[in-house]
Formats: sequence, structure tokens, C-alpha cells
Amino acid sequence: MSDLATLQVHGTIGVLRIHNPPVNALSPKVVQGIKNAVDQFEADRRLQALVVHADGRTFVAGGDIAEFSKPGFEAKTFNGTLARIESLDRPVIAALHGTVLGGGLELAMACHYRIAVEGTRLGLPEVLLGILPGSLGTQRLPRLVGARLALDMILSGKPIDAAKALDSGLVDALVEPGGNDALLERALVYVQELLGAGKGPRRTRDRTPAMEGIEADFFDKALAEAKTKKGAYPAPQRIVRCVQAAATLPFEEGEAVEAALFEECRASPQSVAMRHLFFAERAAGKIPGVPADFTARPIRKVGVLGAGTMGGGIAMNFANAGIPVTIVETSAEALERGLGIVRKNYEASAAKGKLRPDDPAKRMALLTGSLRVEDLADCDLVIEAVFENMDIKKQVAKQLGTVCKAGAIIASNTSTLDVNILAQASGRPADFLGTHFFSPANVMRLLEIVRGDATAPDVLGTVVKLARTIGKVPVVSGVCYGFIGNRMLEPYLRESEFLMMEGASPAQIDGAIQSLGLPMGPCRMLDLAGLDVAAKVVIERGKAGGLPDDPSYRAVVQKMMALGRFGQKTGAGYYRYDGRNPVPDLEVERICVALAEQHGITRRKSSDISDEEIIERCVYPLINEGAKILEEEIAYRPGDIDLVWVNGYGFPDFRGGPMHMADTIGLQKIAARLDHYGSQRGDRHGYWSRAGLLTEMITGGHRFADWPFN
Ligand code: 3H9
Repeated sequence: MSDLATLQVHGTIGVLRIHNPPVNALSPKVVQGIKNAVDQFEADRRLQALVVHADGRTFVAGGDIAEFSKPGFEAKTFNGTLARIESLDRPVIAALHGTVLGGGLELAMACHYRIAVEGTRLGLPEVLLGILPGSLGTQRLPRLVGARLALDMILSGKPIDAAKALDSGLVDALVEPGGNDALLERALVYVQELLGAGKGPRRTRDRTPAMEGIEADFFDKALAEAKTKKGAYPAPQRIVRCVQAAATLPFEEGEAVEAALFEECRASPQSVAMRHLFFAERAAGKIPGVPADFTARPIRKVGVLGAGTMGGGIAMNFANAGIPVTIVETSAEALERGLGIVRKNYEASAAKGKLRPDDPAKRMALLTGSLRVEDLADCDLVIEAVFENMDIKKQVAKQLGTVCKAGAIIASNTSTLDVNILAQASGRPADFLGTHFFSPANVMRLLEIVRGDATAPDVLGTVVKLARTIGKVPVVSGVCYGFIGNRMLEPYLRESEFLMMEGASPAQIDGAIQSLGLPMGPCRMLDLAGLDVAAKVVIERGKAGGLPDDPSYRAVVQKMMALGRFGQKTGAGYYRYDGRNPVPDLEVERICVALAEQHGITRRKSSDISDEEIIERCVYPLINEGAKILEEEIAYRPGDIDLVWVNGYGFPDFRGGPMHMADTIGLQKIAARLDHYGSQRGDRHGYWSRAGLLTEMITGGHRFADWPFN
């Protein structure tokens, strides 16, 4: 017998109590428990009604996502149980709180009445996992809230709050917050009211979906839009077909449509990839050496040193979360300029309706500008975002080590520098770490958190937790050049430049990479970031002795900088710019021809360079570098690397990130192609040398998905 869902008796009312912490996901045992409870309720004729209620912080938050990949998974048992609940001849009331999501909302919609605590969120987020609601959500939701809102909710995956749910007919009454026992009490009173009023079962499947605002071509248009905007994803087009079925066919026929299309989505490689990312995001918060029950340092006030683009963006993250920030600059003009840009950003968001009209003023009020580093003395966390230069950053770290109060955390927003050196310079290495925000820092979800050799576990844990509070996806990286993301970017950019010198055009390279689903190939990406910035990173690294002994290495970007072609901002880089539109530029070809000649590189006709070669040469070395990063324990898991690429570099989520994609391609194929290009190109600089881990994995028959292997 399952005790994860049981029938309890309160006088003449049955209570189906679900207890599967932390989020009451519908594991097979929970489903079995619900089925047993329904059997018992059906048999016990003394009971006049059934209340469905869940323990803990939330009602059921969905089907158990881990189950979807197991052999023999099927939704039939749960769906059959929902049909039995709906068919019961006595009223069934769902008492909702927390996040009523996916299978949880599907359970609630099979009940006859729904009450919810104010603040409850209700939604069908399956689309974010590459699937569609598979327990009749696509059929019951349109019958409750109308086809238009249902389609909107299922396609976006965004939950609605209880007030909107009440408005739209998804719930019947709201209850004041007051804890789980109070909710149950209130539900029992509600039942008595229903019974007193002689109300009986009210089955969702018997309703007709409201078709307000649904013109004759509504579904055709929705389908066409799903195809153009979300064509790479399995679910959106199928969701439209399911909701159309709900609106036009009898319930049983719609049910069959949903079952078939759900299965197609579930089995798709895109959904497997997106489910992988769901669990990767949760796993990334588990950090070796940081106990699950560590005590976080309180962060009530944050300091940011530097009000440039990065500093301003970083400060916005905290102000958005209601945390006061002191921003320090060296001159009044720079401070004014920095705060002015932040204000403009907020005002632009408010103008687009993304913020309430009074939000910009409220958020600006949380930002205090100062010209004195000493004003950072009362901050619990200080992030320096000054110019990326070792000497300057060392000096700043030293100063912060003196100014910051005892127990404060000191962070450097560096994208490449050695955090251990900076930590030593601060004189407080245990309090020190790196926070690598991605630009624009107020938008990009990734935060690479760089753990120094001496970073204290509670310091690391606190910053990871804080990152989640401000809506970031935190990934911990060890110390190495470029950390996880930029280190892997390096071989990708290296090969794209060699390909240009060999005869491929920027548009050809970008086209091949974009065919994988990345929004931009390497050339457009660098044009946007600034070729001057990119070239300086290469030059600085060269000065520090970190470049291979190869004059042709990253020669193109350095030449571009020398010619003043800094990218989009100067109207020319790898492309010429017509406004923001990249236009192929013959001058770039001339530059590459000259560089090829200078470095003894044989040119080929561009038509002889296939998309396949471009993808293999840019992406496989990037994956190989990822394997090296794992081998060196710079990243703790392949999933962490995938999160970095999906959230920081636009790698498509439906491919699950580069390491997940490597599993899909097959490690043997990747190794064989690395070897092939190594021998074809004469690998004097070790560009193609395989990560030992890759060879080890192939020998052991492992995939990255099996990590850790023993
Ligand atoms: C679905 O329902 C399909 C149906 O249509 C058909 C069914 C037949 N499954 O996020 P947190 C784990 S699809 C398994 O850190 P929070 C999570 O891994 C599903 N596990 O907490 C973590 O484990 P650990 C539709 C799940 O408070 C722990 O719970 N539903 C599931 O920040 C805590 O999670 C969704 O897509 C699950 N469904 O956020 C909702 N959910 O501690 C997905 C959570 O070992 N879930 N876990 O790392 C969420 O959005 C958030 O978890 C939630 C809580 C908002 C509920």
C-alpha cells in the first residue's frame, strides 16, 4: 500500500491526502495511492463528498519528470484514475495552494470544484519541457477557461495567479492564506455549503469550451505562428492541434488526439534535452564541500564598484530583487552617466509595459551613488566591476580587503583573470570569489561563480543561493583561464578564424552554426561584442604567455582591430553594417586572403567547405574542451557545462547544451572526427588532441548522461 496518498475520513467527508515532499510530484506510488483512495471512497457510501488536499508547501506540482524517460512510462493509469474521479457520483473538491502545475492542475481540473489560497499559482508548464499536458490538460482547460486563454496558457507555460484563475472560471473560490490545516478546514466548510445547497458533481468533460474571440481561422493562424516561431520545438504545433480538438471534437476523440501527440513529444530528442536541463539546473545548486544545511551569510545590502555597463547591470539585478545597492565610481561624471543609463533602462521597460509605472522610481531609490570606497563598509557583499586588467583588479581587491566589514563577501566580476591571485591580493581569500556576469548583466540568466582555492564553503553557498534569489542560473567553476564558458569558446573561435583564412565567409560560418539553433554564429556574436574587446583579450593572454606558439592563432580578430573594424559599433567588422543589419563585405575576404598568404594557409573554394565541416571544426573542439574541464574538475558535472552554454551563449535548449549534444552525436564519432582533423591539418599545436576523459569514456562505454560513472 502506498502511504504517499491516502484516504482519511472527517465525519462524512473523505479527504484524499497527498504527501510526497518536496513538491508532491505524481510518482507511480502517488498515482497508485490516489487510485486506492478512490477505490475506498467509492466503496464507502457513508461519505458524502471527497476533498483532495496536499501536504507541505504546495499542491501537486506535476507529473514526476524523472519518470518520463523510464522504459514502460505511460500516462494511462493516471488518466484513467482522473476519469474515475470525474465520474464519481458525489462532489469532489480540490483544495489548492502553492504551485498547482502540470499533472497537479490536471488532477484539480478532473475534480468538480476548486478552491485556492490567495497567491496560489496555476499553470501547465509542460511546453517548457518539450512536451504537452498529457493528462487531459489540453482538453479540460479549454472547457473551463475558454479556448483562447487555454491556448495562451499552454503555449506559454506561464502560470496565472489565483485571482485571474477565479476570474476566468478555473477556480470557484479563494481562501485567505493561513496554513494547510486552515485550508483543509475551509475546504470542509465549503463542502458543507455545497451539500447544503444541494450541489452535486459538475464534470468538466461535459462542458463546452467557450469560443469567445475565436474566429474561423484562429487555429490555422496559431498553427502557422507556432511553426514559424517555434518550429524547432516539438510541442507548440501539437498543442494547437490538441486545443483545436478540444474545441471541435467530443471529449473522447480529443483525448485520443492528446494521447498520441503527447507520446510523440515525450519521445522526441528535444524533450529529452529539455528535461535534462530541468534536472541540471537543480543539480547545479549541489556543490561538493558545501553542506546542504550550511548557514548562509545574510545579504541585506550590496556594494558595486564601477558604474560602467557591467556595474550598472549588476546593480539592477539586486535592486530588482528589493536589495539596496551602493554604487561607487571614481568621478561624479562617470557615476551620473552610469546611474543615468540604469534609469533609462528602467524607464524603457516601464514604457514597454514590462514594469509598473512606479517601478523605475522605486528601484532607483534602492541605488545610492558614492565617490568613496569607504561607503562600501556596511555592505554584506561587494562586487567589483572595474576594468579587466590584473594590476587594476589586484589593487581594488586589496582596497576592498581593508574597507569591507568583517564577514562581508568580496567578489570580482572577472571573465578571465586568476581569481586565486585576486583573492590573495584582498588579504581575505576565504571571503573572496569570482562572479562572472554575462552581458547585459541585468538580462542574461547565467552567473558563473568562480570558486577560489581558499573560498569558504558558506561564502560559495551564500552566493549561489543569492544568485537564485535574483533570478540567475548559478554555475560554479574552478579557476582556469576563461572559466567554463570562455575557455570552451576559445577553440570555437580559433577554428572559425582558421576557416575564414581557408576560404569560408563569415556568413557561411554563421549560417552553419545557426542551423544548429544558435541565434548567432561566431562572427555576428563577436561583431556585437566588439572585435576590439575580443582582440584585446587575445593580446592580454599572449602577454601573460598563455597563447600557443602559432602566429596564425586568432590572427583575423587581431587584424580587424588593427584596421579599426570593431564590429557593429563602428559599422564594420566581420560584416559591414547597414544599421544593425549585417551585410557580407568583400573587404573581409581580401583581409583573409592576405592573412592566409602571410601564414602559409592554403585557400579553398568556399563551396568546398561544407556546413558539416564548419560544425565539426567549431563545435567538436568546444566539446573536447568541455571534457578537459570535467577531467580537471573545473566543472563538477556535464550538466553544469550545458547550463553555461544554454544560459550564457544562446546554445539551444532543445539540444540540451554541448555535452548533452555530444551524447546524441556519439562520443566515438566526435573522437574520430577530432583525430581526422588532427591528422589532416598536422596538429603541431595540439589543437585536436583529445581529452583523456573522452578516450576513457569511449573505452568504458560511458555517456556524459551517466556522470558520475561510478
Ligand atoms: C507534467 O506534469 C506532465 C503531465 O501533463 C502528464 C503526466 C502524466 N518531477 O525546483 P525546486 C524536484 S510535467 C520531479 O528546487 P522550488 C526538483 O528536482 C511536470 N521532480 O523547488 C527538486 O529536487 P532536488 C509539470 C520535481 O521551490 C525538488 O523537487 N510540472 C518536479 O524552487 C525541489 O524543486 C513542472 O514542470 C517534478 N515535476 O520550485 C513543474 N518538480 O531537491 C516543475 C520539482 O532533488 N517544477 N521536482 O533537487 C517547478 O517548476 C519547481 O520545482 C516548483 C518548486 C515551482 C514546483
